[in-house]
Amino acid sequence: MQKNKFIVIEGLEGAGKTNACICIKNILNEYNFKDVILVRQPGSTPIAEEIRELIQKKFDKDNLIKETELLLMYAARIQLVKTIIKPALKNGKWVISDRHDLSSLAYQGGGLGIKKTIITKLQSFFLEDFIPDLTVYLDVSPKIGLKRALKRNPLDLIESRSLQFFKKVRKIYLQQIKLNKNIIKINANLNMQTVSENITKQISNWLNKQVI
Ligand code: Z5A
Repeated sequence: MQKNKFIVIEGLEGAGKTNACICIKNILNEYNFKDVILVRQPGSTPIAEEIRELIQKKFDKDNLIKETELLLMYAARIQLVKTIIKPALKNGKWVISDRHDLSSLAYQGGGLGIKKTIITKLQSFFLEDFIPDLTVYLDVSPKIGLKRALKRNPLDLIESRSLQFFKKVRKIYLQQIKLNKNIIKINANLNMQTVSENITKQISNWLNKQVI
């Protein structure tokens, strides 16, 4: 028997996180873990979905201050972790989250330049020792990711930032992989089928290694 886990998917826009979430859910089901919930950040609770809408809005007159953006991300996250994720894990469910706190370090830290010490203070104050069992980072080049995102919808507030912004975001993700052995990197520049096959392979390997 294996203990239920908290798995996070990370990556730039257009990396294919939606596909990865479904792919991982299917693998878990094949391993007979049927009780799996999918959530997204910011979002997945009524309050956090409102915060998501607010963050994605392009304001005419009032600029979203970077500290406000960070705190809104954390507000949405705390709401989700406390009301959905932790209770689900306690009840034996597996949880897959489309983004988590690494996004704040990458986007608001790397992209917007908020000091890492401030973000890690927020993290340890509000999330304490609650960390994902596994993070799957889908590594896509900012150019390819933006091209995919553009094909889908008009760009929102964060998506419409410069290529330079996304290069800085990616740099933080790549740095974190070197520091954290619980992050798996997947090349997301490849076609969807190859990416899905690689995710399946890596997640299966990881599941086979988990012993309680
Ligand atoms: N944000 C933040 O700044 N700080 C935080 O702490 C958190 C979030 C939690 C919303 O997140 C925004 O919030 C996000 C970061 C910020 N803004 N930005 N940028 P989100 O995850 O909901 O938004 P997103 O990253 O923009 O999502 P996305 O574009 O939907 O990304 P995705 O889920 O990785 O992409 P997708 O929907 O799976 O795929 C996009 C398109 O590409 C779609 O048409 C696919 O069919 C296509 N695709 C996907 N994979 C492939 C491959 N391999 N080949 C070809 N085409 C592909």
